[in-house]
Amino acid sequence: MLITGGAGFIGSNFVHDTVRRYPDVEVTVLDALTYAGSQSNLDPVAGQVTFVHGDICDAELVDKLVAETDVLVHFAAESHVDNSLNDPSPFIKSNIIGTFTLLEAVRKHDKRMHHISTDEVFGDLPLDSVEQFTEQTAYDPSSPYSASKAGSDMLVRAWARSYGVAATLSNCANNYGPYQHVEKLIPRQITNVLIGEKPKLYGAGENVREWTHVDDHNDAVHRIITDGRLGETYLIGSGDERNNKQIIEKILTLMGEPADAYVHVNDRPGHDLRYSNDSTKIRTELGWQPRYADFDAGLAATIDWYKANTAWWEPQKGAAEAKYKVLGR
Ligand code: NAD
Ligand code: TDX
Repeated sequence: MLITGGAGFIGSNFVHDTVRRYPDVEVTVLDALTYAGSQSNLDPVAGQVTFVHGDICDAELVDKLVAETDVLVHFAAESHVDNSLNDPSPFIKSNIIGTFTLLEAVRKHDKRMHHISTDEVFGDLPLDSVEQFTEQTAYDPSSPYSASKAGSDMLVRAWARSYGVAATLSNCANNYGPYQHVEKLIPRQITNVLIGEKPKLYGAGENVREWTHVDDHNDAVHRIITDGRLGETYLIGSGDERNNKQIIEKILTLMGEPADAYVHVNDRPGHDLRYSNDSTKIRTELGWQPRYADFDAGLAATIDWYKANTAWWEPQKGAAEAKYKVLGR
């Protein structure tokens, strides 16, 4: 199995899970080690996986690695909306050209591929509705990040249909859990509290996300690889929707601080209001259901992980906050 982006947040958790589940599978990780990736994320499986430091846009390297593999699981991407608003260029390269490069190798060598994507490709939903995204929802991305992920999904769908590439896709809702970069909402606020800074809420904080534990996302990915129908798309989401204000208040309460000990900061331009996935298809077809049904327990465990792993997040914190400072966020 070749896992791209395996040194990032979701990818490294996937590598850990894969090695635990399938000790006989030979795992190779291809990762460019951008600011978001760290080889130390693979320390728990040291000696059990092969690590290749390289770029998914490097056609020669990709061709060689894909030729040697049976299944490609593609997590590598630029993943942060705020960064994409500052500088879209790496998003176009890694997310679109990178996926194209992988698809061409998969087509040439006739391999199986699973492409990881996001609910953000569908745009957003009104706050005061019960509407949900489904596998049939038309794409309508808002940010350079989601547009680049939409582009990558379109390439995978086209390669599956026109070239018969053996690919599946999944679009998951917001993830949380260990090893998530401190630029993202939940780890940013946990680590803010740990360093004595107030959590930062964008705008009024009414925007809603559907929070899914990273292990539940990865369990869904394993099920799709094993039993998913080729050419199909599967939406993944826990069903647990909360607005950002509620998330920050919950973090503060769980960390023993007053629930209102946060500040409002500048809103994100084009800020998507609400995401919500109808995950009936993966639940009924593949028997998936989230094991982290209790969000508060999953969040408390995540807080404990950041408390216990200061040496992991401290080196990221200064640079991440410096980027936000310029934006008044
Ligand atoms: P991340 O930013 O934590 O990790 C991305 C990894 O990809 C890093 O290790 C980075 O070094 C690597 N990478 C980036 N560009 C590369 C390139 N050109 N070549 C090789 N490696 C490269 O991201 P994440 O949050 O773990 O997201 C992983 C995937 O899941 C992405 O495709 C993202 O769109 C998708 N996704 C994320 C979420 C979420 O909530 N984080 C939700 C749904 C889908
Ligand atoms: O400090 C903050 N304060 C705040 O209010 C940050 C960093 C974020 N927010 C808000 C913006 C969003 O409404 O919290 C929400 C979540 O923000 P992010 O963690 O940046 O996630 P989001 O933009 O929703 O995208 C995430 O989920 C979908 C991932 O980063 C994507 O990779 C994934 O595709």
